[in-house]
This record gives sequence, structure tokens and C-alpha cells, in this order.
Amino acid sequence: MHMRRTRSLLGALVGTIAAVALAGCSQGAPAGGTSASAAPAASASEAPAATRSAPPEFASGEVNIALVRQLSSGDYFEQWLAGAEAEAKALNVKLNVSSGDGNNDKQALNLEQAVNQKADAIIVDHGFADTIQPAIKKAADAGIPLVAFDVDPGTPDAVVIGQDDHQIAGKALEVLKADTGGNAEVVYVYVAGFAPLDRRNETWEQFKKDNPGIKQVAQIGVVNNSTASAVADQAKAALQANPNVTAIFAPYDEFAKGAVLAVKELGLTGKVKVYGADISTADIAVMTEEGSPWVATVATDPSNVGRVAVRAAALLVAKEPVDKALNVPPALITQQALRDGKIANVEQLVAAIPELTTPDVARVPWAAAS
Ligand code: SR1
Repeated sequence: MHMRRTRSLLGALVGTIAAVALAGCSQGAPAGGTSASAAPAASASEAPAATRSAPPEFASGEVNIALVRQLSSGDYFEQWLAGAEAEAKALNVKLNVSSGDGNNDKQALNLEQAVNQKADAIIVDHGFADTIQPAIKKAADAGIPLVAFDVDPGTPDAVVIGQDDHQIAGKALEVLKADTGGNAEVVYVYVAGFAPLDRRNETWEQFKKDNPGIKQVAQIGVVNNSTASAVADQAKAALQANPNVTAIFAPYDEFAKGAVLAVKELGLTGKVKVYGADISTADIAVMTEEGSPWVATVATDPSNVGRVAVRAAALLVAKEPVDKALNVPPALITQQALRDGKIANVEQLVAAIPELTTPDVARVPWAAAS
């Protein structure tokens, strides 16, 4: 009974979210930027079933996959890990998780440890090329299958997963351009060295060349265990020094949350808007609260990306074919669409935008699609 009511609510949300593109247009955003569709998400019972039985090492639970992370704090990384752990459980795989907690040397040591422990496959999640590539090479030389997410592995041996960062930046910037008419002083939040941020930066640099009315008046940014509050302090200083700013481009949700805090604390809501990246239930609350300056974000479902990474690693262990480059495409999510759809959490968002789940990316033939 409760399930039926939930599903009909989701059906209504799907109808509403079909207006996501239109909602984007009402803010001046181009409709084509949104990958929302009117098709309802497949329920678990409709998910395609396994087509054959699991290889013996999976059936017996002997497969060890190491997940070697650069960062672990923040909504994005927590959701990503939850997805990876859920997929590991579904595939009966042991997932050994380590994090450098922002210390790149520690991440490299963790990777070397996974090589020494003879992991059956290794997933490298973020990392700086100069510190992590030598350790990745050791893994490749040892014949360990590799999956790399948001890091340049420096070897053609690894399967590389990406979220199309150029689209993430480009779709958010289309909304910024439409909202500002292409004329604005902008604060930009960026830290070099993180592969996804570097790719988003390429799009920002090109965008500024193509739109001479967009002026970057300040660049700020920090990535640490309290990114949002550190960015908030920097954003406050940048806004106070540049009173004509009307937009902040903050293409990482911790950046965007910091930008929102700054705008609110300075009483600039209504004047300065924030264009971000990523999504979480906490982000949805920030975006939809009354007077929120965060008007658009472009995001994947991070837990889905974590699932894809574990599936890719499992396929490599089983010597099954898997594409060398796997793309998990992002969707434009506007504040207006979230409000119109009464979307309050990621579960509702994923139900409303089924494309946020990608069961066919690195599909495992012996498991039900997830
Ligand atoms: C510090 S790098 C942060 C980014 O990594 C992932 O790609 C997320 O999208 C996040 O924006």
C-alpha cells in the first residue's frame, strides 16, 4: 500500500521533472542541457536479471578489490563510497578501502600496499598524477587490473571512468550566461591539480574567451577536510572586495555550499547567484531553501558512479570485456525544477531522472542490473 503510494508520487514527480528543462528555460537556461526524460525509472523487480551464474571466485567470496582514495570527506565522496560498498556486497566482493585524506604521499603508499597484498583489482579514486602514477605503474607491472576514476592513470592498461567534466561545467555556465545576459562580474572557485576540476577549468577558460562580457574578478578555492567553510571565508572576502559581482561559478558542491554561506552571511541573496556541480540530499536542501542563491548544479548520482567503478573492477577480475573508457553522464538540475518537483532527496531525484542510474555501463552478466 505504502509502496504503491510512493510509486504514484514518483510517477507524478517524473511528470514534473519532465519540466526540468522548461524550468531551466524559465531561468533562461537552454532546455537541451537537461537529460531528464519522461520515462519512469525501472523498479528493482523490473531490473534485468543475471544472464548466467557467477564465476567460482565470486561465488565463494574470494575476490579482493582495493579502493584507494585521495579524499573521503564531503557529501560527494561519502555517497560514492556508499555506492561502491553496496555494489561490492551485491557482487560478493571484499572491498578494502583506504584514503589518503588529502595527503597524496599517503595515497601512493596505500596503493603500494594494495599491490603488495596482491589485490585482485585496484580502483584508484582521484589523485595527483605526479604522486599516484608511479604507484599505478607498479600495479600495472604486477599485472593487477586497474580502474581509475577522476585521475589520469598514466597507463593505457587502466579502465578510466569519467563524468564528462566539460559538460558539467558547460551546462552550468549556459545557465549562468542565460541568467546574466552574458554580462557579469564573476567569482570563480577552483583548485588546480584535481583532474575533474582541471577539466572543468578548461571549459571555464574557453567560456570566458567566447563571452567577453563575463569578467572573472577573483579566483578563490581550497580543498581540505572543511572545504565549504574555508571557501565561505574566501568568498566573503572576494565579494566584499568586488561589490559588483552577480555570479559565483563553483563547480564542486563543497565549493558551492561555501559560496552560498558567504552570499547569505553578507546579505547578498537576490543579488549574487551560485552555479555549482554535484548533488546530495544536503545540497538539495541548500538549493531549495527560501532565498537560496544556488540556482543550478550539474551532477551525476555519486553512488551510481561508485557502483560502476566496482562493476568495472569485477569484470576485469573475471576477464570479461569492459570498455577502456566509461562515461557516466551528468544532468542539469535547477533550483526551480527541484522546487517544482518537490524533490527533497537524491532518491526522489534519481526516480525522476532515470538517466542518473546507468545499469548498462560496465554491466556484470552474472548479477542483476543495479
Ligand atoms: C576535489 S575534486 C571534487 C570533484 O570530484 C568529483 O568529480 C566530484 O564531481 C567533485 O566535484
